[in-house]
Amino acid sequence: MRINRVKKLWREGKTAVGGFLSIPHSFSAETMAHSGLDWLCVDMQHGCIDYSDAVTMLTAISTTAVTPFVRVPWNEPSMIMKVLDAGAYGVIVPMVSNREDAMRAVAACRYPPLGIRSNGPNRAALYGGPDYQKNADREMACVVMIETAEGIEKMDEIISTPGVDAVYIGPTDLALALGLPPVMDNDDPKHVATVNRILETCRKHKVIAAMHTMSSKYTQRYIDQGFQMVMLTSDRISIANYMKAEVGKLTGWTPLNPTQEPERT
Ligand code: 3PY
Ligand code: MG
Repeated sequence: MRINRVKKLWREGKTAVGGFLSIPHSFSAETMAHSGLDWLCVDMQHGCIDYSDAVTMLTAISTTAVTPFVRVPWNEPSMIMKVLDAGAYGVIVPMVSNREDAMRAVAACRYPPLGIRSNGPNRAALYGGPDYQKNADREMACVVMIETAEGIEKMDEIISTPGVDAVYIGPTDLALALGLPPVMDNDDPKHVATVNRILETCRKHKVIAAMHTMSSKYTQRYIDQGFQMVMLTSDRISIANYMKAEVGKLTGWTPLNPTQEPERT
């Protein structure tokens, strides 16, 4: 079976840097997969992406050595199992708030007797190999997100749940849970202290700590701090930031205000 390269990097004590995909197309996914990142996550929670889009995007990513992840819309076993069957090698599960939530996510990622995953790795076996079922429990990454007030309170029981490979911080939901504005790369002392506490708890339980950013500056900060899974930026933000920066460099021309009222005859 094809190994999960990201899990191998983690075992070696290394960091895996990745990106998020919000645009529902195989070509944008393939383009992002050629940028040097270790992993890409098809974001079915907040991206404009449904299941059929996700399958074509996973297929595009698997033309490269990039490890495919999917963030599911919710902690719902049937969707977790469907994205694994489509060839995701890791699942990111949002809004995990307690041990019961974490156990539910883990169980959906593992075949019996470890979990409740149903057999039927249709595309996954093409991508992973004919011995997929024999090794899938070892290679699939179960990543749960801490980003709710209850999740912050119960971080220890979530992070120590057997079978959780990594704990992923959603910075903007975390900010909301702390009563702060939903800012991504966040320097608020309350936010920083909570992020540090999650990192320390991950260290205590030898679980991978994962962080979401939208810039290399913050990605570098979290790599240096010891996060072993860091999200650099997304397809949508890459396009928006690059185009705005390029447009802003031009002189002798006035950029269009895209939200201006249309002229009428
Ligand atoms: C958050 O910021 O809450 C996230 O989940 C990142 O996508
Ligand atoms: Mg979130």
